[in-house]
Amino acid sequence: MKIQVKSIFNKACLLLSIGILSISCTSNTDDMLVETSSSIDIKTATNIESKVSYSDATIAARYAPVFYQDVDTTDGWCSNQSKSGSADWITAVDYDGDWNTKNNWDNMVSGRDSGKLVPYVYYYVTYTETHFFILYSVYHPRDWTDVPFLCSLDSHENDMEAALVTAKRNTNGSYGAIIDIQTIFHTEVLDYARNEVTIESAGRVQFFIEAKGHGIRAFSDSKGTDSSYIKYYYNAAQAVTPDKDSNNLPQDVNYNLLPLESTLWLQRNNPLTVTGKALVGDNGDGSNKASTPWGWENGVLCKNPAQYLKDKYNWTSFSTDYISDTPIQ
Ligand SMILES: [Ca+2]
Ligand SMILES: [Ca+2]
Ligand SMILES: [Ca+2]
Ligand SMILES: [Ca+2]
Repeated sequence: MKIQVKSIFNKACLLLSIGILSISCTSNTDDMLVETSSSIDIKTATNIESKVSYSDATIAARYAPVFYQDVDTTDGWCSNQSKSGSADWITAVDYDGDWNTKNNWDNMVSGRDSGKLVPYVYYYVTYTETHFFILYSVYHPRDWTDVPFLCSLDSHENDMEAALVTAKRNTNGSYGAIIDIQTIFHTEVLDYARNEVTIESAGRVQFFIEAKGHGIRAFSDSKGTDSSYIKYYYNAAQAVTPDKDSNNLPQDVNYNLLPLESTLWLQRNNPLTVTGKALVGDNGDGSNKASTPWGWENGVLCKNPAQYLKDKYNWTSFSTDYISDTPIQ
Protein backbone atom coordinates (compact mmCIF):
# COMPACT_ATOMS: atom_id res chain seq x y z
CA MET A 1 0.00 0.00 0.00
CA LYS A 2 1.28 3.40 -0.93
CA ILE A 3 0.53 6.52 1.06
CA GLN A 4 0.59 9.87 -0.62
CA VAL A 5 0.29 13.04 1.35
CA LYS A 6 -0.77 16.38 0.13
CA SER A 7 -2.72 19.39 1.20
CA ILE A 8 -6.46 19.18 0.83
CA PHE A 9 -6.68 22.83 0.12
CA ASN A 10 -4.25 23.26 -2.74
CA LYS A 11 -5.52 25.73 -5.22
CA ALA A 12 -7.45 24.20 -8.03
CA CYS A 13 -7.40 25.64 -11.47
CA LEU A 14 -10.22 24.34 -13.51
CA LEU A 15 -10.77 25.72 -16.94
CA LEU A 16 -14.10 24.84 -18.40
CA SER A 17 -14.95 25.26 -22.00
CA ILE A 18 -17.93 23.92 -23.79
CA GLY A 19 -17.91 20.15 -23.60
CA ILE A 20 -14.26 20.01 -22.66
CA LEU A 21 -12.81 19.95 -19.15
CA SER A 22 -9.22 21.07 -19.16
CA ILE A 23 -7.30 20.57 -15.93
CA SER A 24 -4.05 22.38 -15.43
CA CYS A 25 -2.80 22.44 -11.87
CA THR A 26 0.48 23.31 -10.24
CA SER A 27 1.53 23.55 -6.65
CA ASN A 28 4.42 24.92 -4.68
CA THR A 29 4.45 21.84 -2.47
CA ASP A 30 6.72 18.90 -3.17
CA ASP A 31 4.11 16.38 -2.18
CA MET A 32 1.52 17.42 -4.72
CA LEU A 33 -0.06 14.36 -6.23
CA VAL A 34 -2.11 15.71 -9.06
CA GLU A 35 0.06 17.82 -11.29
CA THR A 36 -1.18 17.27 -14.74
CA SER A 37 -2.21 18.99 -17.86
CA SER A 38 -4.60 17.06 -19.93
CA SER A 39 -7.73 17.43 -21.88
CA ILE A 40 -10.60 15.15 -21.07
CA ASP A 41 -13.64 14.72 -23.20
CA ILE A 42 -16.60 14.64 -20.84
CA LYS A 43 -19.28 14.91 -23.48
CA THR A 44 -22.04 12.46 -22.93
CA ALA A 45 -21.18 9.65 -25.26
CA THR A 46 -23.73 8.28 -27.63
CA ASN A 47 -23.84 4.89 -29.29
CA ILE A 48 -22.17 3.22 -26.33
CA GLU A 49 -23.00 -0.44 -26.60
CA SER A 50 -23.07 -1.10 -22.89
CA LYS A 51 -25.53 1.50 -21.69
CA VAL A 52 -26.03 1.59 -17.94
CA SER A 53 -29.58 0.78 -16.96
CA TYR A 54 -29.11 1.27 -13.21
CA SER A 55 -29.86 4.45 -11.32
CA ASP A 56 -27.05 6.10 -9.37
CA ALA A 57 -28.85 5.18 -6.16
CA THR A 58 -28.98 1.53 -7.16
CA ILE A 59 -25.28 1.48 -8.00
CA ALA A 60 -24.41 3.15 -4.69
CA ALA A 61 -26.57 0.66 -2.79
CA ARG A 62 -24.99 -2.28 -4.63
CA TYR A 63 -21.49 -1.43 -3.37
CA ALA A 64 -22.44 0.33 -0.11
CA PRO A 65 -19.65 -0.48 2.37
CA VAL A 66 -19.64 -1.69 5.94
CA PHE A 67 -18.16 0.85 8.35
CA TYR A 68 -16.67 -0.24 11.65
CA GLN A 69 -16.83 3.02 13.56
CA ASP A 70 -14.57 3.03 16.59
CA VAL A 71 -16.23 4.88 19.47
CA ASP A 72 -14.50 6.57 22.37
CA THR A 73 -16.91 7.19 25.20
CA THR A 74 -14.59 9.14 27.48
CA ASP A 75 -13.37 12.71 27.34
CA GLY A 76 -9.98 11.99 28.89
CA TRP A 77 -8.43 15.30 29.83
CA CYS A 78 -10.80 17.26 27.63
CA SER A 79 -14.31 18.07 28.75
CA ASN A 80 -17.48 18.23 26.73
CA GLN A 81 -16.13 16.47 23.64
CA SER A 82 -17.10 12.77 23.39
CA LYS A 83 -20.57 13.16 24.89
CA SER A 84 -20.75 9.47 25.77
CA GLY A 85 -19.58 8.47 22.34
CA SER A 86 -22.08 10.38 20.23
CA ALA A 87 -19.27 12.56 18.84
CA ASP A 88 -18.33 9.47 16.82
CA TRP A 89 -21.78 8.93 15.30
CA ILE A 90 -22.18 9.24 11.55
CA THR A 91 -24.95 11.58 10.43
CA ALA A 92 -26.08 14.10 7.81
CA VAL A 93 -24.67 17.62 7.52
CA ASP A 94 -28.16 19.08 8.03
CA TYR A 95 -29.08 16.65 10.83
CA ASP A 96 -30.34 19.55 12.95
CA GLY A 97 -32.77 20.71 10.30
CA ASP A 98 -30.78 23.61 8.85
CA TRP A 99 -27.86 24.17 6.48
CA ASN A 100 -26.01 26.35 8.96
CA THR A 101 -22.93 24.23 9.74
CA LYS A 102 -21.61 26.70 12.32
CA ASN A 103 -24.07 25.36 14.88
CA ASN A 104 -23.40 21.66 14.25
CA TRP A 105 -20.83 21.13 17.01
CA ASP A 106 -23.17 22.96 19.37
CA ASN A 107 -26.38 21.15 18.39
CA MET A 108 -24.91 17.66 18.58
CA VAL A 109 -26.02 16.84 22.12
CA SER A 110 -29.58 18.09 21.69
CA GLY A 111 -29.61 16.35 18.32
CA ARG A 112 -28.58 13.12 19.98
CA ASP A 113 -31.18 13.46 22.70
CA SER A 114 -33.96 14.24 20.25
CA GLY A 115 -33.10 11.39 17.88
CA LYS A 116 -31.82 13.57 15.04
CA LEU A 117 -28.41 11.95 14.61
CA VAL A 118 -29.73 9.47 12.05
CA PRO A 119 -26.90 7.81 10.13
CA TYR A 120 -26.48 8.84 6.50
CA VAL A 121 -23.62 8.48 4.04
CA TYR A 122 -23.37 10.66 0.94
CA TYR A 123 -22.79 8.96 -2.40
CA TYR A 124 -21.66 10.33 -5.73
CA VAL A 125 -21.71 7.93 -8.68
CA THR A 126 -19.94 8.34 -12.00
CA TYR A 127 -19.06 5.75 -14.61
CA THR A 128 -17.19 5.37 -17.83
CA GLU A 129 -17.44 2.76 -20.55
CA THR A 130 -15.32 0.45 -18.39
CA HIS A 131 -15.77 1.25 -14.67
CA PHE A 132 -18.07 2.44 -11.89
CA PHE A 133 -16.80 5.00 -9.35
CA ILE A 134 -18.69 5.52 -6.12
CA LEU A 135 -17.51 8.13 -3.64
CA TYR A 136 -18.95 7.52 -0.17
CA SER A 137 -18.53 10.61 2.04
CA VAL A 138 -18.97 10.25 5.79
CA TYR A 139 -19.82 13.20 8.04
CA HIS A 140 -19.52 13.78 11.79
CA PRO A 141 -20.44 17.05 13.54
CA ARG A 142 -17.22 16.99 15.57
CA ASP A 143 -13.56 16.16 14.97
CA TRP A 144 -12.36 15.90 18.54
CA THR A 145 -9.57 14.78 20.83
CA ASP A 146 -8.97 13.75 24.42
CA VAL A 147 -5.25 14.53 24.42
CA PRO A 148 -4.21 16.83 27.27
CA PHE A 149 -3.39 20.39 26.20
CA LEU A 150 -4.70 19.75 22.68
CA CYS A 151 -8.40 19.84 23.57
CA SER A 152 -8.97 22.96 21.50
CA LEU A 153 -5.87 22.81 19.31
CA ASP A 154 -6.74 19.42 17.80
CA SER A 155 -10.50 19.62 17.44
CA HIS A 156 -12.79 21.35 15.01
CA GLU A 157 -16.43 21.68 14.01
CA ASN A 158 -17.61 19.44 11.15
CA ASP A 159 -15.65 16.50 9.79
CA MET A 160 -15.83 14.85 6.38
CA GLU A 161 -13.83 11.79 5.32
CA ALA A 162 -14.51 9.33 2.50
CA ALA A 163 -13.90 6.17 0.52
CA LEU A 164 -13.83 5.84 -3.26
CA VAL A 165 -14.83 2.40 -4.55
CA THR A 166 -13.95 1.52 -8.15
CA ALA A 167 -15.53 -1.52 -9.80
CA LYS A 168 -15.40 -2.96 -13.28
CA ARG A 169 -18.39 -2.89 -15.54
CA ASN A 170 -19.00 -6.21 -17.14
CA THR A 171 -19.14 -6.27 -20.95
CA ASN A 172 -22.92 -6.10 -20.80
CA GLY A 173 -22.60 -3.08 -18.50
CA SER A 174 -23.61 -4.91 -15.34
CA TYR A 175 -21.90 -4.85 -11.95
CA GLY A 176 -18.36 -6.20 -11.92
CA ALA A 177 -15.66 -6.82 -9.38
CA ILE A 178 -14.20 -4.12 -7.18
CA ILE A 179 -10.65 -3.36 -8.35
CA ASP A 180 -9.48 -0.43 -6.24
CA ILE A 181 -10.16 1.49 -3.05
CA GLN A 182 -9.02 4.99 -2.08
CA THR A 183 -9.75 6.39 1.36
CA ILE A 184 -9.48 9.86 2.85
CA PHE A 185 -7.50 9.68 6.07
CA HIS A 186 -7.26 13.31 7.18
CA THR A 187 -4.83 14.93 4.74
CA GLU A 188 -3.65 11.61 3.33
CA VAL A 189 -5.13 9.38 0.67
CA LEU A 190 -4.68 5.67 1.40
CA ASP A 191 -4.96 3.27 -1.52
CA TYR A 192 -5.73 -0.41 -1.68
CA ALA A 193 -5.90 -3.02 -4.38
CA ARG A 194 -8.72 -5.56 -4.36
CA ASN A 195 -6.66 -8.16 -2.51
CA GLU A 196 -5.76 -5.71 0.26
CA VAL A 197 -9.31 -5.23 1.54
CA THR A 198 -11.94 -7.50 3.06
CA ILE A 199 -15.12 -7.72 1.01
CA GLU A 200 -18.17 -9.34 2.58
CA SER A 201 -20.15 -11.90 0.64
CA ALA A 202 -22.68 -9.28 -0.42
CA GLY A 203 -19.87 -7.39 -2.15
CA ARG A 204 -19.41 -4.78 0.57
CA VAL A 205 -15.95 -3.53 1.51
CA GLN A 206 -15.20 -3.36 5.23
CA PHE A 207 -13.82 -0.02 6.39
CA PHE A 208 -12.54 1.16 9.74
CA ILE A 209 -13.24 4.69 10.94
CA GLU A 210 -11.18 6.05 13.80
CA ALA A 211 -12.78 7.50 16.88
CA LYS A 212 -12.25 11.28 17.33
CA GLY A 213 -10.51 12.18 14.04
CA HIS A 214 -12.60 9.83 11.88
CA GLY A 215 -9.96 9.06 9.26
CA ILE A 216 -11.00 6.07 7.15
CA ARG A 217 -8.88 3.05 6.24
CA ALA A 218 -9.54 -0.50 5.15
CA PHE A 219 -10.58 -2.64 8.10
CA SER A 220 -7.88 -5.10 7.05
CA ASP A 221 -5.37 -2.25 7.40
CA SER A 222 -6.45 -1.35 10.94
CA LYS A 223 -5.67 -2.71 14.37
CA GLY A 224 -9.29 -3.81 14.54
CA THR A 225 -11.77 -2.70 17.13
CA ASP A 226 -11.91 -2.76 20.87
CA SER A 227 -15.30 -3.55 22.38
CA SER A 228 -16.71 -0.06 21.93
CA TYR A 229 -17.66 0.43 18.31
CA ILE A 230 -20.66 0.71 16.01
CA LYS A 231 -20.94 -1.48 12.94
CA TYR A 232 -22.80 0.58 10.34
CA TYR A 233 -24.49 -1.48 7.66
CA TYR A 234 -26.44 -0.16 4.71
CA ASN A 235 -30.19 -0.71 4.95
CA ALA A 236 -32.36 1.95 3.39
CA ALA A 237 -35.49 0.87 5.19
CA GLN A 238 -34.16 0.83 8.72
CA ALA A 239 -31.73 3.69 9.32
CA VAL A 240 -32.14 4.64 12.97
CA THR A 241 -30.05 6.55 15.45
CA PRO A 242 -27.76 4.50 17.73
CA ASP A 243 -28.61 3.85 21.36
CA LYS A 244 -26.95 6.63 23.36
CA ASP A 245 -26.31 4.31 26.32
CA SER A 246 -22.54 4.12 26.16
CA ASN A 247 -22.69 0.75 27.91
CA ASN A 248 -24.61 -0.62 24.94
CA LEU A 249 -21.57 -1.18 22.75
CA PRO A 250 -20.79 -2.68 20.36
CA GLN A 251 -23.96 -1.98 18.38
CA ASP A 252 -25.10 -2.90 14.89
CA VAL A 253 -26.73 0.13 13.29
CA ASN A 254 -28.15 0.59 9.80
CA TYR A 255 -27.36 3.62 7.67
CA ASN A 256 -29.04 5.12 4.65
CA LEU A 257 -27.59 6.80 1.59
CA LEU A 258 -28.06 10.37 0.37
CA PRO A 259 -27.21 11.66 -3.12
CA LEU A 260 -24.45 14.24 -2.73
CA GLU A 261 -25.46 16.09 -5.87
CA SER A 262 -28.97 16.90 -4.67
CA THR A 263 -28.08 17.64 -1.04
CA LEU A 264 -24.78 19.16 0.11
CA TRP A 265 -23.62 20.07 -3.43
CA LEU A 266 -26.69 22.32 -3.80
CA GLN A 267 -25.44 24.31 -0.78
CA ARG A 268 -22.02 25.03 -2.33
CA ASN A 269 -22.87 28.72 -2.71
CA ASN A 270 -24.68 28.98 0.63
CA PRO A 271 -22.40 31.10 2.87
CA LEU A 272 -23.87 29.43 5.98
CA THR A 273 -22.64 26.02 4.78
CA VAL A 274 -19.61 26.32 2.52
CA THR A 275 -16.73 28.74 2.20
CA GLY A 276 -14.21 27.99 -0.51
CA LYS A 277 -14.00 24.17 -0.48
CA ALA A 278 -14.63 23.91 3.30
CA LEU A 279 -17.62 23.55 5.59
CA VAL A 280 -18.26 26.63 7.69
CA GLY A 281 -17.37 26.05 11.34
CA ASP A 282 -15.96 27.91 14.32
CA ASN A 283 -15.29 25.55 17.25
CA GLY A 284 -11.86 24.32 18.30
CA ASP A 285 -8.78 25.09 16.27
CA GLY A 286 -9.84 27.90 13.99
CA SER A 287 -12.54 28.22 11.41
CA ASN A 288 -13.69 26.14 8.46
CA LYS A 289 -11.39 23.14 9.02
CA ALA A 290 -13.44 20.39 7.34
CA SER A 291 -13.22 19.79 3.61
CA THR A 292 -16.17 19.25 1.34
CA PRO A 293 -16.05 16.13 -0.86
CA TRP A 294 -15.14 18.32 -3.84
CA GLY A 295 -12.20 19.76 -1.93
CA TRP A 296 -9.99 16.67 -1.70
CA GLU A 297 -7.16 16.31 -4.19
CA ASN A 298 -8.00 19.61 -5.86
CA GLY A 299 -11.47 18.22 -6.39
CA VAL A 300 -10.28 15.60 -8.86
CA LEU A 301 -11.01 12.59 -6.61
CA CYS A 302 -14.69 13.55 -6.59
CA LYS A 303 -15.14 15.28 -9.92
CA ASN A 304 -12.98 13.14 -12.14
CA PRO A 305 -12.10 9.86 -10.43
CA ALA A 306 -11.20 8.11 -13.68
CA GLN A 307 -8.51 10.66 -14.47
CA TYR A 308 -7.35 10.64 -10.85
CA LEU A 309 -6.73 6.89 -10.98
CA LYS A 310 -5.33 6.97 -14.51
CA ASP A 311 -2.77 9.56 -13.48
CA LYS A 312 -1.91 7.59 -10.36
CA TYR A 313 -1.53 4.13 -11.90
CA ASN A 314 -1.16 4.55 -15.67
CA TRP A 315 -3.77 1.85 -16.17
CA THR A 316 -4.48 0.69 -19.68
CA SER A 317 -7.87 -0.63 -20.81
CA PHE A 318 -9.27 2.03 -18.52
CA SER A 319 -11.58 4.61 -19.99
CA THR A 320 -11.72 8.23 -18.87
CA ASP A 321 -14.77 8.94 -21.03
CA TYR A 322 -17.80 9.28 -18.80
CA ILE A 323 -21.15 8.02 -19.95
CA SER A 324 -22.78 9.01 -16.65
CA ASP A 325 -23.93 12.52 -16.11
CA THR A 326 -21.34 14.53 -14.18
CA PRO A 327 -23.35 17.15 -12.28
CA ILE A 328 -20.60 17.99 -9.80
CA GLN A 329 -18.25 20.15 -11.86
CA1 LIG B 1 -26.78 23.08 11.55
CA1 LIG C 1 -20.12 26.25 16.16
CA1 LIG D 1 -11.35 14.23 10.56
CA1 LIG E 1 -13.62 1.99 21.03
